[in-house]
Amino acid sequence: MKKILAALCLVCLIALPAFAGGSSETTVLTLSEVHAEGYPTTLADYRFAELVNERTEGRIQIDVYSGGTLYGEETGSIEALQIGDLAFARVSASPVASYVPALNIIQLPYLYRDADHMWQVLNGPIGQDMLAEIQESGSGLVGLCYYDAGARNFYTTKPVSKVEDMNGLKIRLQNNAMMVEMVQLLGGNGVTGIGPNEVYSAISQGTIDGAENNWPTYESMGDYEAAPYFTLDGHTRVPEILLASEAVLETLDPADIEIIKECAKETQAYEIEQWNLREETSREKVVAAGVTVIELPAEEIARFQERMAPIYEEYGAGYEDLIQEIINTGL
Ligand code: BDP
Repeated sequence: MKKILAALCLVCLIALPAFAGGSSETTVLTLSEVHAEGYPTTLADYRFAELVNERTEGRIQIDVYSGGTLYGEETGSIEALQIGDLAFARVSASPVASYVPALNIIQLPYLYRDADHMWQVLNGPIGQDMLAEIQESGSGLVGLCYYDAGARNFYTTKPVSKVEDMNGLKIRLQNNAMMVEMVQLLGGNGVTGIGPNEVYSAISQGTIDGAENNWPTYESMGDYEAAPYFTLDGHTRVPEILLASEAVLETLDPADIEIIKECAKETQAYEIEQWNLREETSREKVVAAGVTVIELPAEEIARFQERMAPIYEEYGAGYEDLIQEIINTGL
């Protein structure tokens, strides 16, 4: 595959100057995004593409494909990155953990106190080591930066106001075994293999009783119309990750790889800014549309959290000190 790619790039480099008047050489790379135009991560993807194009003086052009048009399921884009069929994908850390298991540690249920706590961890040594681990693990993926995705909450066709209400509910989850176990421990059944753009119809058709996500996805995918009960349990904070394909990066000039890495990091602050705005407007929009927001008292959230002990034991095995360090961060 690398050989084919290198060969293709060579053709590009030789052919383009001839067609473009011989003044410059442009390598065109693709970025896959499941979210729609205007969503905070999509805006950040475009900002990234713009910065890279500017700083490489047009040597690299990144074309963003939003709305899951290239890969509706993030697992598909991750596998395409691994074999060098795709250059970039903005994905959630949740499915990436199926390929780089250590990533589960930074998205354990009920781990962070708030967004500030999470950002201190992600932008500190723990988070940055995890980002490096993506490539070091030999996954064929390169972690470029983290973006915000807020807290995930359950939304269902019937109200969930205590942990027992989760009994028997079929909940759509991202492709991540730890999240499936999380829902099982709460009494429900985790369903995977449904892309985020298909959740609305799966709920409408009764294949599932609900899903879990942040305010902006709940709003933007229209899921609130099918599952109008939103329970604020905040079970996870799963960051987004901008990933690159190691195989594709290897075909580029080392100086351009550095530019790509630097531009990605610079877009983080912009995405967080857009995120904070969108979280608020999405919440307002669904509330105005009649969604029932169920706030859980701290004692009830503690009952959800208590059920997670087996996950901390199983997925946290060997990482006990790291988890403690995460919990202590910012205290
Ligand atoms: C959203 C993430 C997106 C995931 C989606 C999901 O931004 O990357 O694909 O959740 O649940 O919050 O699949």
